[in-house]
Amino acid sequence: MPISRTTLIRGATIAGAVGIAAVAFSCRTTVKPGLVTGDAPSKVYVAPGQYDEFYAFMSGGFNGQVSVYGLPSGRMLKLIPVFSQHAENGWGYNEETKPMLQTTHGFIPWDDTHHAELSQTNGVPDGRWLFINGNNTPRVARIDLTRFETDEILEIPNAAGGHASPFTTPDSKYIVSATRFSVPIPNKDVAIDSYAKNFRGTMSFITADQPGKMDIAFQILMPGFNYDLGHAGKGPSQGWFFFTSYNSEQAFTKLESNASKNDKDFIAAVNYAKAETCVAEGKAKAFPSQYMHNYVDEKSRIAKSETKTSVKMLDPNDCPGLVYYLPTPKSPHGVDVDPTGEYIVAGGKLASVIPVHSFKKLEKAIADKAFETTIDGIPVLKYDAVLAGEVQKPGLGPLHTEFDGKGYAYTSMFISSEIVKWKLGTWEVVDRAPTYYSVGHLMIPGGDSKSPFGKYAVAMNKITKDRYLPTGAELTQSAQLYDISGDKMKLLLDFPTIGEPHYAQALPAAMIRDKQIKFFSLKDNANPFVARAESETGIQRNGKRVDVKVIAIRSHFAPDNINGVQQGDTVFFHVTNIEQDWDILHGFAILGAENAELILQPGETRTLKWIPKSPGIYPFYCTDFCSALHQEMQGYIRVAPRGTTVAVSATTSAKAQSQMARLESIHAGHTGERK
Ligand code: K7E
Ligand code: CUA
Repeated sequence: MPISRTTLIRGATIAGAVGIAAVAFSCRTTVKPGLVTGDAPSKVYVAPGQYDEFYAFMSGGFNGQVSVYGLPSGRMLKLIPVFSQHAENGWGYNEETKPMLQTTHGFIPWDDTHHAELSQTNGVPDGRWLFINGNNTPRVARIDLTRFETDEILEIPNAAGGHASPFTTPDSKYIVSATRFSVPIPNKDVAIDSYAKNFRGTMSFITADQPGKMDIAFQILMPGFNYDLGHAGKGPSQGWFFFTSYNSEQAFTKLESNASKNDKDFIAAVNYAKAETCVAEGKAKAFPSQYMHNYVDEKSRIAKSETKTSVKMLDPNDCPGLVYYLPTPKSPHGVDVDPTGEYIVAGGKLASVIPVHSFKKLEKAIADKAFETTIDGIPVLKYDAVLAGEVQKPGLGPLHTEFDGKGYAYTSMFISSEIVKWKLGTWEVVDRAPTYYSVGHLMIPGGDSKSPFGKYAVAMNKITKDRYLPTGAELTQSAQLYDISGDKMKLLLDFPTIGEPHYAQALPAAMIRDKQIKFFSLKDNANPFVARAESETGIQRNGKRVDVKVIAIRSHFAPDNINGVQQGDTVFFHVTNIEQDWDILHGFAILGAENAELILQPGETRTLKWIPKSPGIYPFYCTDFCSALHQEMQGYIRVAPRGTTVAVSATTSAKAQSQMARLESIHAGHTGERK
């Protein structure tokens, strides 16, 4: 490789093992582990103006969001708000999106996301949607990948801790959610120590292939264990879903010891094709349940909430053959199905091996009735009858496994801080690479699908002590990128992440890059308070409610002088960004507004609710630097004392009109963007 100035500088910064760094830091006698050397920089360097090869979608963990990164550069491109309010674009603050965060518990402005899951067709990511779960108040969400926006959120009733979620079937017919915490179902006041008698789990199958129409297809009532993760079968095992469970001890206190006693817990193998038959035969019971479905109306782009009142509940006792338990050591966490659909890999957090079950043997064990016992009508298959093999001495704390499509599996080892590569079928460990430190999930693009895209593995690490400049008592979380194209994994890059990513998924950028919308069509904007031109703006009083319709365009608001508002009115500013040009946004902020601000994508209407508390003159202005005259993009609203009679009126000042003329000439001269 020819040595350019850039590679030299990057090399010096990153590669402590090279001479330059050794001289500069000659007091350091030992080489710090985990420093990259060689040609790693050139493998992740995406030159200015060039695009990354993959989009990676990472859960934000406790921030309740999704963040989007380019790979291999590790550059963060966007944060998509899902279950938490987001000050960057007003999600959950403006009137149009507030309903998305409604639940039967009320308005919830913060949740915890865990698993990003791309929609699939024929078992491979298809680039239509990304699903993600809200873990605390169980919900699932759909993100549209032409707009990078959350379009739909469904609350999951009869559940607590929606952790085993939202894994998809190979055709995205269903996504799932299972209870991490068992609770009384229906929930009611009982003694906590009546756990064994009263607490249950549920598994929810959610219809997912129709945007705006997510719903609970059916729930399955399960023994009161903790259901942790899931993955769908594929190929020969399509029609089945596999969920891990721990706490088969049914502990309700000090789980760290009390739920770690049994040598084996279970993977629940659910025949959802069978469930469909049982539901069709009327074997599911109508189970009164309140839950909310929130979705964005496509035309008005206003979110709506509807409350649903019933689910279909299946009891395994009423549907023989619906669920089987596969004994699995020891408090298993991840469950992952290899690309062929034959192998079901469990990550037993406390296990000394990685157990792999065989789908063929599972079918045979069922046919042979190789049952150990039965729990609440669920047959427990014999471990030896379903086991394909065990990966011996893999390391400590196996959590999650992804696949490269070339016959290898990659398992994250939380305790021994490494990725372990092993061969499917022979179960031999062929490579290991350290992570810095305490890897949780790992991700290979397409790595849980029928045809992984491969090339890279990304480790999502919990601890980063000594990897980054320190930032007070809390340090950044981080991801690490590995080249997996050769026999040996090679660490290429560390990059900081937002929140605490659990799972992530990635797809080739080419699949969705050219499908991105550039603006929302004003013509199709069906918000009832849209103003498509200055002539449609205005102000209207109705009792104490005042609606102001405003347009924003480079570089003014119209109207920009607003009169007739009184102290204590409830004012709704409906601001329409009438730009029809890619990435030309405007903001709207008003002094003293308790409900934050607005950010407006081109063509969209957003509404800010404002209750002025005292008389005076209040300026409002644009918060997104939209043009050379952005600083001129402002206005005033006059607030009179309650009961005074200043007539409502709204004007666009002559100044604004002259700004407009100036803007047009600037644009004509500089960018040629305007027609
Ligand atoms: Cu392992 Cu929520 Cu998938 Cu975290 S979970 S790591
Ligand atoms: Cu519009 Cu700044």
